[in-house]
Amino acid sequence: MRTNQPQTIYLSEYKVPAYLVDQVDLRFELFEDGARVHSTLTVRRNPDSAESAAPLFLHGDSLQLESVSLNGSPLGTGEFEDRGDALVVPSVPEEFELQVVTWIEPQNNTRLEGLYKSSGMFCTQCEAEGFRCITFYPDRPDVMACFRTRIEADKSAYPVLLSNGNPVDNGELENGRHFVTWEDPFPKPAYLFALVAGDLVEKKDTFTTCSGRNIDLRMYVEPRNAKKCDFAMDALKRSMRWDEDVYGREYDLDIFMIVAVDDFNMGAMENKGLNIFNSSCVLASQETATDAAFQRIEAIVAHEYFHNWSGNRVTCRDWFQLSLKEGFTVFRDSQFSADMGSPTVKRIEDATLLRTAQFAEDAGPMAHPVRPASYMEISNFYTLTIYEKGAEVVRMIHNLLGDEMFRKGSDLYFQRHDGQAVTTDDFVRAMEDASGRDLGQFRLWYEQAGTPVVSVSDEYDESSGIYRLTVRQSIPDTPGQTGKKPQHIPFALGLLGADGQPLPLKLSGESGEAPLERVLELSQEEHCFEFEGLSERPVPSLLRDFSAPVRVHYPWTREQLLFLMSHDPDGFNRWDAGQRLAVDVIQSLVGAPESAGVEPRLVDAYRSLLQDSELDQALMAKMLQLPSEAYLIELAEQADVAAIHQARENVLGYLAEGLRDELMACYRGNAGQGDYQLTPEAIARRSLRNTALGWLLHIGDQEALALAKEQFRGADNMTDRLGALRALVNSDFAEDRTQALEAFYKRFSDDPQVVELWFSVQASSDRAGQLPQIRQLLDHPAFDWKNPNKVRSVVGAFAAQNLAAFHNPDGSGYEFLAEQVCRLDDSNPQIAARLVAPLTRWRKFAPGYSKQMKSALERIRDKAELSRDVYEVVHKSLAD
Ligand code: 7MF
Ligand code: ZN
Repeated sequence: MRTNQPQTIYLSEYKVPAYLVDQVDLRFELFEDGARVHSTLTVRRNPDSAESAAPLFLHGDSLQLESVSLNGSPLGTGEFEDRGDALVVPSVPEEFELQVVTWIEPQNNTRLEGLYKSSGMFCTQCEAEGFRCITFYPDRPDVMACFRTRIEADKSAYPVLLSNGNPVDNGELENGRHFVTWEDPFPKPAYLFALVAGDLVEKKDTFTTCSGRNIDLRMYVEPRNAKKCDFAMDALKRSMRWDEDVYGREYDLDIFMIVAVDDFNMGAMENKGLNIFNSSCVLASQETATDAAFQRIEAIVAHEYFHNWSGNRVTCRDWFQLSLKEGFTVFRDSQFSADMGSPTVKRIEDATLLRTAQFAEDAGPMAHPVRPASYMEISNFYTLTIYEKGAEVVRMIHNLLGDEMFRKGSDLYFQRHDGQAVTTDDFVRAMEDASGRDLGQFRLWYEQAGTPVVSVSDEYDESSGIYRLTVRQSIPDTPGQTGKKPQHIPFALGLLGADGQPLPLKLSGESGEAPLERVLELSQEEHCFEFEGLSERPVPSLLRDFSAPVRVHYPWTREQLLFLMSHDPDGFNRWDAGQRLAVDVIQSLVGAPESAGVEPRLVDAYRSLLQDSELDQALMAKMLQLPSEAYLIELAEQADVAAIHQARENVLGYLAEGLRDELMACYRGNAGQGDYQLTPEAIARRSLRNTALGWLLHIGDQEALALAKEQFRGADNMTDRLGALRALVNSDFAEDRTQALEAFYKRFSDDPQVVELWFSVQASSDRAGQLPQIRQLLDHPAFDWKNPNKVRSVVGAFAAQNLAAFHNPDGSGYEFLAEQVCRLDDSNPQIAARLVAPLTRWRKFAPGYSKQMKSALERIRDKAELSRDVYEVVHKSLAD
C-alpha cells in the first residue's frame, strides 16, 4: 500500500533493458509458514543499450532479502542497495551470475499476485508484474530467459509439483519431502512463469499434432472437481486442431497442462505449458453449468491456448503493447467461437459487449487508446479497450486484407518475430509487408482514443435515379487528446428495395457488374457517395456485420427499422434494426406520463418474429432480448436511471401482455427433446424458452408460475434450472421466489461455482437484491471476502447489473460500493480497482445521481493508504 502519489509511466520514455538474462535457475522451498526462493540469474550487458555503466536494477515487491552474491561471492553492505521495491547493484561486470535468496509468505498473500495459496494449494499469477513478488528480477516483458525450476515440498500435502516446460528430474528428500525439476526450453518473460503445488487429481488425454507429434494433455483439479473436466479437455483439443487448420500453428512442448484454482483475480492465464484457470472458467457439468458457462469455457480455453503463439512465442516489448497479444488473441478466439457455433450470434454478442461497455469506457474518464501512451498501474489497463476494441482493430485489418492475405501476414509476423518481444507497429508492418497494403492512416486506430461517430444522411433523386449518401466521421475528445484526425474506417453497406430485394451498388462512373454489398473505405472527415441506376428510393443497411467499432447515426424511421428487421439479408443488421427500434420506443417513454402508449407496431414485429418458422432459432433468441438498461444508459445524455428502468419495464410488460399466447406457445414448442445437448440448436431452444418464461412471469401469469416451478424442480441441466430460478426471482411471487432460492441453495451448497450463480441471481435482481438483502448476502456463511468470485457475484453484480437498486436516488447504493471498495483495497487492490468502475461514469448521469456518485468517489479518495490501483482510477475519475 502506498500513500505517496504514484508515478506515471510513459511509452515515450521506453528504453531497452541495460542487462539481459539468458538463464534463470529457481529453487523453491515451500513450507507452511513461508517459502524460500533461491534464484540464480545468468546476466550479460545488453549490446543494444546505450548505457554502458548502468547499475543492475531488479524489481521487487514485498520480499525479504536473505542474501545476494555475484559470481559466487556474497555482496556486502555498500555493494548493493535493497530499496524495498528494487534491488540495485551499482557495479557489475559485462557478464556474471547473480544469486539471490528471498523469503516470502504465500499463506498471507491476499492480493493474489505472485505466489499465494488457494484452498490449500500453492499457485502463482505473474502477469503483469507479479513475478517481482516472488524474487528480485528485471520484471519487464522484453527480458526473455530460459527458466529451470526446482520445487521442494512436503510430499503428502503437495504430491503434485508443476512448473513451465517439461519435467526433467524428481526425487525424494528428507523429512517426507520431495522435489520435481522443470525445464522450459523457450525463452520467456517472467510474467509467463507459473508454479503449482497441491494435492490434485490428474486427468489425462493426448493430442496428435499435424506433424504427428504426441502431446500429453493434463488437467489438475481438486478431487471434488474430477467430474467437471471433460468439457474443457475437449475444448482444448478443438482449439489445438483449429489453430493448426486456420493459422498453421502447431503446439511446441511435449506436455500441456491446465490447473483450476478457486481464488483467482482474473479469468485465466496463459503461462507457458501450464495454463492456470479460475475454477469458474474451466470446470463444468450439465448439472452445474449453464449454456453460457459452457460457451465461456470453450472461448477461454481457446484464448489461453492461442496465446501460446500470440503472446508467448511472440510477446510484448512493453505493457503499452498489451493489445498486441490480447487484441489479436481475442480476435482469434472469436473467430474460433464463430466457427464452433453461429457466426451471426457471436458477432451480436461481441458487438453488444463493445457498444454497451467499451463505448462507455471510451467515453469516460479512463478512456485510452488501444495502445496507451501512459499509465500508473498496468493492472488497470486490462480493459475492454485493450481486449475488445483491440480485437476489432485486428478484425478490420482481416477484413481489409481478406482471409488469404491476412494469413500471409500472420505467417510473416510469427516467422519474423518468433522468440522476440515486439510492438503493435511490428504487427501492422507484417500485415502491410505481406499484403502490399498501406495501413499508414489505419495506425490511428492504435493511437487515438474515443469511439468514432459516423453520421450518414441521404437523398434520392427520382429523375436521375441517383441515391446520394453523405458520410461524416468525427472522433470525440478524450482525456488528454483533442482535435483528432479522421481514421480509416471500413464501412460495409447494402441497399434494399421496397420488395426486400438487395439492389445493385453501382457508384457513379463505374462500369461492369455492380455488387449487392460493398465496403466503403472512409478516410476523410466527409465523403459523398453516389449510387446510380436506382428506380426507387432504397432503404440503407449500414455498417453490416458491425464492420467497424463506431457509432452510426442515421435518421431511421420506425417504418425503415421494421422493414430491415424482417428483410435485411445481413443477420447482424436484422438484429440491430430490432434493437434500434426497441431503443427508440423505450427512449420515447422515458419520463413520459404513465398513460403514454407503447408503439403497437413493436408488438406486431415481435409477434412476427415469434411466428417466423424460417428464422434461425439462435438469431430469434437474440432478437427477443430487449436492449439492456446498461445500453440505454450508455445511449442517454444525462441518464435518469429510474425513468429508464421504468420505461423499459413498461415496454416489457406491454409486450408480454400483448404476446401472452405466442409466448406460451413458444415455451411449449421449445420443450427439451430428449437428452441434454450442447448444439447451437438446443442452446437456442433453451434460450427462447427461458426468455418466454421470464416475460410471462414478469406479468404475473399464473399458468407460467406453475410451469416455472415445474421446470425448476424437474430440470436435468443448470440452464433450465437457473432459467426458472431467475424468472421466479425476478417476479412478484415473493413466496415462491424465497422457496426456490432456499431449495436451490440446499441442493448446491457444496459447489462454489453454483453458489456464485446463486449469489449473482439475487444480487442482480431488483426484487431480491435491494440493499438490505445485499448486506445479508455479505453475511452469508458461503460469502468470502478473500475469494474474488464471491465478491464479484455479490458486490460486482449488484453495481453492474442491478442498476435500479444501485442507483437508488438516496445514494445508498453508491455509499455501499465505496465502503466495500475501501474494505477490499487493503487486501486485494486489483479487485478493489475493478469494483470502482461503475462510479467512474458519474458525469453521464442526471444531476441527482451524479452528485452523489461523485461524493462516493471522494470518500474513497480520502481513505488513508490508498493502493496505486484504486488511486489511479479514482483520481482520474475526479480530475476536472
Ligand atoms: C478471454 O488475457 C478473453 C479475455 C490476462 C488476464 C486472460 O489471457 C488473459 C490474461 C484479464 C481479462 C480478461 C482475460 C484475461 C485476463 C480474458 C480471458 C479469456 N493474459 Br485481466
Ligand atoms: Zn489474453
